[in-house]
Amino acid sequence: MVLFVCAMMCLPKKGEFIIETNLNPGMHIGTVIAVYRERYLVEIGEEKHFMEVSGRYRYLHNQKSDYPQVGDLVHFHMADEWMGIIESVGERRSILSRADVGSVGEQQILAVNVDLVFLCLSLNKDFHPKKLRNFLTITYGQNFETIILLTKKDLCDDPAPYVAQVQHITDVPMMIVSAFDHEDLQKIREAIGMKTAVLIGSSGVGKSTILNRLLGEERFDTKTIRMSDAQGRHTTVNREMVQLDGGGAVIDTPGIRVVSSYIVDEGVFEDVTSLSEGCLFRDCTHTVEPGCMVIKAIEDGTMEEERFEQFQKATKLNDYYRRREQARNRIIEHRLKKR
Ligand SMILES: Nc1nc2c(ncn2[C@@H]2O[C@H](COP(=O)(O)OP(=O)(O)O)[C@@H](O)[C@H]2O)c(=O)[nH]1
Ligand SMILES: [Mg+2]
Ligand SMILES: [Zn+2]
Repeated sequence: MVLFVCAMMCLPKKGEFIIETNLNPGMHIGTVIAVYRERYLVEIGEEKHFMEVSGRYRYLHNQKSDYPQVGDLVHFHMADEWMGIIESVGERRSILSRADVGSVGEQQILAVNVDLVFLCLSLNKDFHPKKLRNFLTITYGQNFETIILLTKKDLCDDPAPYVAQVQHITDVPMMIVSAFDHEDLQKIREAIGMKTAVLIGSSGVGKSTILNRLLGEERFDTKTIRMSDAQGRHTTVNREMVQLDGGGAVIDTPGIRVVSSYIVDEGVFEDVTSLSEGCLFRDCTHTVEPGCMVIKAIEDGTMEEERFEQFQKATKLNDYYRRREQARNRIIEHRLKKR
């Protein structure tokens, strides 16, 4: 496994994990295909096992995002016939995440090691340019491809205005589909090929329907896997990876209501930053300064005020999230030094 490069001597940075090559006999590698509250379903070839992380793992990882996620390669040993213990997580080649809506300042990972993200918007009232822009802040500049999937075309008399709106915002490729059209499904299958893909979008846009149709079975929504966690609570799995016959894999996600990005790649705000290069003052805050090209663009209507607000908010949050990560990394560095 090339992915498991020895990083034992290094301190973990963002997206890196403590990885050991001198594995004990009895250590194995598997892929996390579903995440429950504190348990992970791990696939190893044809077998599947439930697993938990080791005590040592817990001690050395203090961020939710450091814990195993759907798509992760994990090192584990079997505690008994049934339960595996995860000791480490392989380096992630890509991460799809957003700001955690439950805990302030944290990153919530939706999936890792994905090659392709289908950003689903339906061709009806769900469609909104602002929503598309928000979704693009979580996909822009990441190590995966993105395809905008305009869904439910059978419910839309004329997709052209929607297509124009998308093209006005981005040059990310787009597909216009109906879950009930065989040719469209075939096109989606071809786009996936051997890749690992993930479907994201608001609830009700048709993600699970598309996946069920690709699988040829009513697997999602109709059949939710349930299990009890350590406290005996029932939890419903919310993300699961399934293999397609063609060799690819697809991850379904629950509807995303609040799309707020974690650390945003600033490149997504090229429209704003390129304007600000023309400002009179280099440290222009684009609020009160004379000769500000951003203010000018808002005034003459070439840029929407909402777009500038999105930029300001994301920039502020980027600083905040980066500081939080540094603080958390310092704690782990300290723990590693103590060992
Ligand atoms: N007309 C039409 N309805 C669809 C299409 N795709 C999904 N639906 C319906 O939209 C509803 C929500 O679909 P679902 O897959 O659960 O959405 P999800 O929340 O994104 O997973 C269901 O009633 C589906 O039957 C489509 O392409 N055309
Ligand atoms: Mg669904
Ligand atoms: Zn300015």
